[in-house]
Amino acid sequence: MKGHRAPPDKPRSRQRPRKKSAAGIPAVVSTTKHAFKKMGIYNSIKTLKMVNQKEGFDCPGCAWPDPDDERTKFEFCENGAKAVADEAMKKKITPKFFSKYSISELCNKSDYWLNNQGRLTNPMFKDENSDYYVEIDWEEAFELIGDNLKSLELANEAIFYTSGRTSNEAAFLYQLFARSFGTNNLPDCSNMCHESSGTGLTETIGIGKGTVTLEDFDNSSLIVVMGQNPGTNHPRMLSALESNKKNGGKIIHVNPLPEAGLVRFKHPQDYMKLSFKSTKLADLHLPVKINGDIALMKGIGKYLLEENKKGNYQFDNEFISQKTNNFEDYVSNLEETSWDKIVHGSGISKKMIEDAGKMFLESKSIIICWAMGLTQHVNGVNNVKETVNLLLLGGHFGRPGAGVCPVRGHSNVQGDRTMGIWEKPKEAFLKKLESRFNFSPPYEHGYDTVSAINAMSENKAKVFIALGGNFISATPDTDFTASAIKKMDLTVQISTKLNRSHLITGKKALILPCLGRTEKDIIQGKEQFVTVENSMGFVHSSRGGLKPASKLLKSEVNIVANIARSSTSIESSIKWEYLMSDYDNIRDAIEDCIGGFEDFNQRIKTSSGFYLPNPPKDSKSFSTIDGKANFSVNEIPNNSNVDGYLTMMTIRSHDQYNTTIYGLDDRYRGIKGNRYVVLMNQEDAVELGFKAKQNVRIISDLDGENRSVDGFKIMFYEIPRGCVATYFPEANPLVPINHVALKSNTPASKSIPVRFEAIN
Ligand SMILES: Nc1nc2c(c(=O)[nH]1)N[C@H]1C(S)=C(S)[C@@H](COP(=O)(O)OP(=O)(O)OC[C@H]3O[C@@H](n4cnc5c(=O)[nH]c(N)nc54)[C@H](O)[C@@H]3O)O[C@H]1N2
Ligand SMILES: Nc1nc2c(c(=O)[nH]1)N[C@H]1C(S)=C(S)[C@@H](COP(=O)(O)OP(=O)(O)OC[C@H]3O[C@@H](n4cnc5c(=O)[nH]c(N)nc54)[C@H](O)[C@@H]3O)O[C@H]1N2
Ligand SMILES: [Mo]
Repeated sequence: MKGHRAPPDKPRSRQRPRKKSAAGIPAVVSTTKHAFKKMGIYNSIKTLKMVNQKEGFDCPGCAWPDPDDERTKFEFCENGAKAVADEAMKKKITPKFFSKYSISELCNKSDYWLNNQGRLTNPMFKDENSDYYVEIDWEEAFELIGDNLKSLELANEAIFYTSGRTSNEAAFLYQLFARSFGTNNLPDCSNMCHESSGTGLTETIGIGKGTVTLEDFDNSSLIVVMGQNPGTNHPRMLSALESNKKNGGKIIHVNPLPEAGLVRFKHPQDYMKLSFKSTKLADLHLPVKINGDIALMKGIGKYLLEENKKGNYQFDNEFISQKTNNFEDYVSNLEETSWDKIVHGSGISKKMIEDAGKMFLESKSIIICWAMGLTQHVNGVNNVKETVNLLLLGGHFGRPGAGVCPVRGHSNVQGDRTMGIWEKPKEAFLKKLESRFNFSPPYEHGYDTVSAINAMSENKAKVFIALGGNFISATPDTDFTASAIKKMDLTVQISTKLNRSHLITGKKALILPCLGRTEKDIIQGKEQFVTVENSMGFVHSSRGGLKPASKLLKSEVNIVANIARSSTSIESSIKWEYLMSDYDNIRDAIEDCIGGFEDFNQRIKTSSGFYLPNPPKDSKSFSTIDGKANFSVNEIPNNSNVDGYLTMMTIRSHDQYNTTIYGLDDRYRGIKGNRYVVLMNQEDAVELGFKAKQNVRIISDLDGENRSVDGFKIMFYEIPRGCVATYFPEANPLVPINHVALKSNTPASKSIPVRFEAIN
């Protein structure tokens, strides 16, 4: 058994018809079931009442914003409640657990089992050659980290990973520490997530973030949801889509799969009011082939161009001539691109593309939303740039109801980047750190996630510290990555819950248990709060109310500051003790170093929060080199299959949060009891000689390396020919380490060429 790969739970796969609507009573039932089971009735009510309230904590589920004005008593969704219950669960993992199970034994447990054992309570240490974790005290743990870091020959032999639940305050301290230590090796989950969005948007509109607010969803005439499954991953977004529909807006859903949330939506709160109506959300579903989006968007552009020539449609000529570059190149490329190529590349008929084009033509204000279906492709950056092209044509920036909306994943992933968690920091930011804290930060760029794995594999790194996350399971090419991690001298995981990254470690390993969002954080008798930034650039506070899972837990801020204190010289110009003694002190430092945080402490305490500056949204201006937004020419990628291969996307089920598995069902898609499944078009299966529930080995060897996973079952599904879907992280061993997006280096985990062998 390879311990770095999750072994399956006892599968009992069943398939039901897929669901046509999302939320509704089943969502209420599921919420209650998860919450009561894990937190008990009292804590469930107490905790869920505080989610996303102005005086409460930010839901750790996703980065979807809360309403600016009136909030209802229940501002959470089924999957937010699952995330909360999972953190606030009563079960605990004490040192006894670690003396009962060796690390090798734990390796044989499924991800679902590991997560279900409870909250981590004590700092734990695994020595070289030992198969057990033993208790260690905090001070000893900090010293061990300090000794290892101080003994490195080069600062670049240390790698500091961050996952996106980390607060602004902890993130700011963490990057400050990494840089004062001497490295920009700050890979984060964003490298595997919206990095292509940041890169594509910065190149075209001069800011790597979205340009809309929640209010814009009410005012938009057309919302396009591309490569995203909000019913599962951003359920509260469905309410915004519903409210758009009620105001007469239209919705287009671009996705190889007919995702339930976009078909119909029953608002769970309406159920509480005994209204049984459901709202039809998407007016048009375009079932693109995997990676057919550029072809499709070019088709819409070409249609608009043809209608413009016929006099049926006006581009926003004033905006285009005053505010943009490269319009002519874009247009002449559209003229040269044949409809054949567009239809073949997208897998969508010309008639359907024209239907979508018509909806664009009739819409005064358009928002395009997307998530991983656009970013995790070799041409992920170009996918994003192509969305900008379509919006520039109609001048859809800086006015109500219009703009780009990359829908972020982790609840503070956007804030972490704002705080400087980035391997490629801007020089101006480093200069600010330099003058504020009086040290010389490194200017050379550091490793992102993929290059960090390659560096570990090439023996260029020795110490790996993770502020949250589950590196081994989230990253691609699991076998390769596991052997890279095992070469480290020391790996440190700052975590709330047990996961596979605690089992696949360097020679020595530490688990440092920390407080979660839901818990009270008291330092020197004063209750602290943290801040986060949502997907729409709004910064607000988050304050937990529950008693911590263990007296020994420390906050992320406290752990980071203590590691910093133990790893840098005593005369360091940065006063770590002072910074961690009151988070106001950290916020003062943030204010001094990062634009948009003027009067941070005062504003965060006297209001519900504030928006960060966003030039395209605020003033239709673009912080590019010449102040203009850029049209771009993006070639249609070749997404046809090599003979014998199909294209695989790795996606999330309804019962998981990234690598945290809550259950084995995917309710909306009708899959039950098994995550080791391949969703395949029946005609492809028949052609390959497979029947339903056939056991298969999946092989990813097109680059000459032989990667495979066994024990998967074929399920017939409504998915375009040539495409298949599996769940992340089970299929990650198949994602080649260097199969990445150009420029953003994001693993292209939505388009992996794979072949299948029957296993009996
Ligand atoms: N409950 C829950 N919430 C979550 C998460 C979770 O795991 N569970 N994860 C969080 C995180 S970190 C993130 S980044 C987000 C992820 O949110 P999503 O991006 O919605 O998550 P995925 O399951 O990866 O879904 C990708 C969607 O893109 C579609 N797709 C795949 N390839 C293509 C393509 O080539 N073109 C198009 N048009 N569509 C394609 C898939 O069919 C699927 O519907 O959710 C966040 N919220
Ligand atoms: N094949 C494939 N791979 C993918 C993706 C995909 O779609 N397909 N998606 C990618 C994406 S979008 C992302 S964002 C990454 C996710 O990568 P990561 O962010 O690394 O993974 P998570 O599963 O979100 O991390 C879960 C762990 O975080 C810890 N944790 C939870 N809350 C807290 C907290 O408050 N503080 C601390 N310190 N720790 C906490 C818990 O121990 C938990 O086990 O995976 C990527 N990998
Ligand atoms: Mo993500």
